[in-house]
Amino acid sequence: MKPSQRLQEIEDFKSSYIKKIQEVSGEYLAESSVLDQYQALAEIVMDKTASQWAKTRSQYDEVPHKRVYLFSIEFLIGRLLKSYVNSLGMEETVRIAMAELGLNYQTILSQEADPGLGNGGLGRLMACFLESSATLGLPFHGNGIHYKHGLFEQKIINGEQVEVADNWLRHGYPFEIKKPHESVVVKFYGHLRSERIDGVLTFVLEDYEPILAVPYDIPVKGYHNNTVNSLRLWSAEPVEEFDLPSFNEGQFLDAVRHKSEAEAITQILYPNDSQFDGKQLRLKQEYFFVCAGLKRMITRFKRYNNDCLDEFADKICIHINDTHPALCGPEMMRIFMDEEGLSWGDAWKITINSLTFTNHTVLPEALEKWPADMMKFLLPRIYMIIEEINRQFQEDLRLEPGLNELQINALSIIQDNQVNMANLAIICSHSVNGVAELHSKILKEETFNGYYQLFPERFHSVTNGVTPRRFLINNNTGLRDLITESIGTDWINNLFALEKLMDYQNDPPFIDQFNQIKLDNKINLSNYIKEHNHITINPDSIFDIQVKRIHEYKRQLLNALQILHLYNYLKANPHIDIVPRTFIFAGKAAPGYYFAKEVIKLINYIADLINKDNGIRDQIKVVFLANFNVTLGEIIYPAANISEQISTAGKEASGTGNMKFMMNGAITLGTMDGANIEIHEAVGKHNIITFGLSADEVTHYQKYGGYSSVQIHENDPRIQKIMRQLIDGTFGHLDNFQSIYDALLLYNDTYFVLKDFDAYTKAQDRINELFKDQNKWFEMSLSNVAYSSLFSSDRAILDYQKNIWKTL
Ligand code: NBG
Repeated sequence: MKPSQRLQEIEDFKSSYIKKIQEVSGEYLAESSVLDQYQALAEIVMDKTASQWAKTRSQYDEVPHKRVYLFSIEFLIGRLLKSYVNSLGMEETVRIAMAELGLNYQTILSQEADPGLGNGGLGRLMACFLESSATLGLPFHGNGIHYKHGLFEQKIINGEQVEVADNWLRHGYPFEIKKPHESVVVKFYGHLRSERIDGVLTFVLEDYEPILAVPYDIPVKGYHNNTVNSLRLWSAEPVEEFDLPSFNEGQFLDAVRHKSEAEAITQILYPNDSQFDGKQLRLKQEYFFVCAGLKRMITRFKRYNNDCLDEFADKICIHINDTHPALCGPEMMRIFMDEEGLSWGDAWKITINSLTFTNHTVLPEALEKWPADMMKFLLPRIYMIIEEINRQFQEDLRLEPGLNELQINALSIIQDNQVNMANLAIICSHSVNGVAELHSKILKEETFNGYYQLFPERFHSVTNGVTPRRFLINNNTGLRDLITESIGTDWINNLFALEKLMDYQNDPPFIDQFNQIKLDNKINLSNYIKEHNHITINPDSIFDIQVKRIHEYKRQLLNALQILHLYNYLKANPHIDIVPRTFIFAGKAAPGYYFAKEVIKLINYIADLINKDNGIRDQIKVVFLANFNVTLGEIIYPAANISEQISTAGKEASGTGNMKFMMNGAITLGTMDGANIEIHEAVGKHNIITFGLSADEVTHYQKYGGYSSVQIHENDPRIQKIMRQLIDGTFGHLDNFQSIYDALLLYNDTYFVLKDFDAYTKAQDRINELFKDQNKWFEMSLSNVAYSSLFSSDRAILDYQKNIWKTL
């Protein structure tokens, strides 16, 4: 763009912005609040996006590409305003215009709520997939739930997690459009009546409880292109606002009761944290958005396909993200048979040919199982269809040679009076995949081995990815600009071009700039820590960071115990110098997960002990940042030197934080688990630090025994000391960590924390040595950026297209 054009654009923007502020607030710019300024910018951006949105829709209708509909109970989209501005190519214009108007762009951006419509990696992955698909120009839409309250806001009070309701809709949400005319009635409970219509046995649900599903659409804008896809979130409302007769009779409470019961369905996101939470309301949520999303999609499909469903599976792919939307299978069968009049056989063919399923965890406690009686009561027709799918499946199995009844039962959808949702999803889908190579291997060899034996061709693997727009381009602008100045702009559309960065590994000016950018990002995070935690951090220290949900398998405990040991070591050797280290943690524990909350408390108590002790000369600091969410992650990832990915091998399906850190030049300190293995392959063994048991070793111990944490404890005085400190009053007389002590020693350390302790401390020592050689460290860091292309969600989406959805 010519400079004169740019100037004109800035002037035009300023005048339309000033006008918009008056429209939204009735105030002149000078009198407007920051919230008004945010809302005005959001509206400008929405206006521009909306015209592209309509155009994208009509283009999709003209060219009949296969569409993918992604069903997920979580979408962790993060703040959107900056993404829209940048995707529209308005970044520079807005930044300059704001400065010229005397406004603080960062403060305006910070007015936006971060919608917490997910727990962690699963939800964020879906947001990355949406963004990548729009950037690749693919017809790909999300279907989820419009939770009124997202994941709780975490406060840390006296070292402990306190949960506060998240109210992201407090000031309204400017990026959604309510579409009441596309509402759907979802039916719960009731009785089934069967009748013969034209000789066909038909089921009709009577006396049901109707709930209105109302869609809210959020535009998903592609980066620097004209594609705008949709994320559709369904909200529950009563079918009739008020029960007027009750109200007239003066029974006000009765009249509003129905309203609040209906709205309860989408009131909150379950903070389930890989622990399966079997509440009836959650099952209602699952059916609610599946039913509404499918109904709308099928109605639309018929409208554009002469009311004919024959080509449905050629033109539509429905993706089941983890087991929560697994009712897609039986619900499609219900719609096709009961509403569209298809036979069982025809309905089944379309269903299985349209459905694909991704599993995201192997933890048994996270695999959903619903009491059959509950499902039968809540969803009588759906349950009946599940029984029939199961009956036919078992009948087919009996024709297979070599399968006995025991094996057939192990593959049943209904077991011990429970509906196994993973089994349901696998049986109804033509493709099943894991999210990293190791995870997919475990699915085939262990978790779903019985199905793999039957349908090997259904099983695939697609390694997760994250969007470089959010996690590098928009968010680490220093690094982005340095990359572009060095290798040109190709990498923005083709991340593989990043490998050209390796040409700069001996280029002194590049090295200086690269290091300076990391330092600036660390100073930025230090300022945040100073403001929020009142702790002063040395930006030259190693920033060693573990941010993710707090869970035993992710082993924040291993990290915490190692820090306690390091502290003991420094106390015992007061003249020893180490490279200063700042250990940073963030993450939420599910409210009912006592152990995880104890770990948060322990980290904060350790932090207190260490940060206050002048005797260790500020060589280590420990920080727990409250309320980890996408926005906080955006400050953290660019500032990291070390990315802690230390799960018990075999337990972390993939991890995606590891990719966000890597893209920003952090070095992974990890076990050979999840996508760490592929990161290891991509960067080479010299640019990652791995340690600990392998997944095979863990499985071996679990199957055949042979691990004794007590024995390890007996032989390691360092471990004896830290274990004693957990219970001897080190953290105050009233506060001890007996439950952690017991888990590790009495219950033999399920997650192998003590087993991996020695290897972990040695890995930490290596980091100490490596960091002293700043040239070496730079090379490692640069390699991580340069080889991060594999972990872009663009690559992941292309893999899905090619191997799973067959849309290429
Ligand atoms: C999570 C896994 C992570 C993985 C994400 C995205 C669930 C159920 N699973 O390892 O724990 O990176 O899914 O695939 O939240």
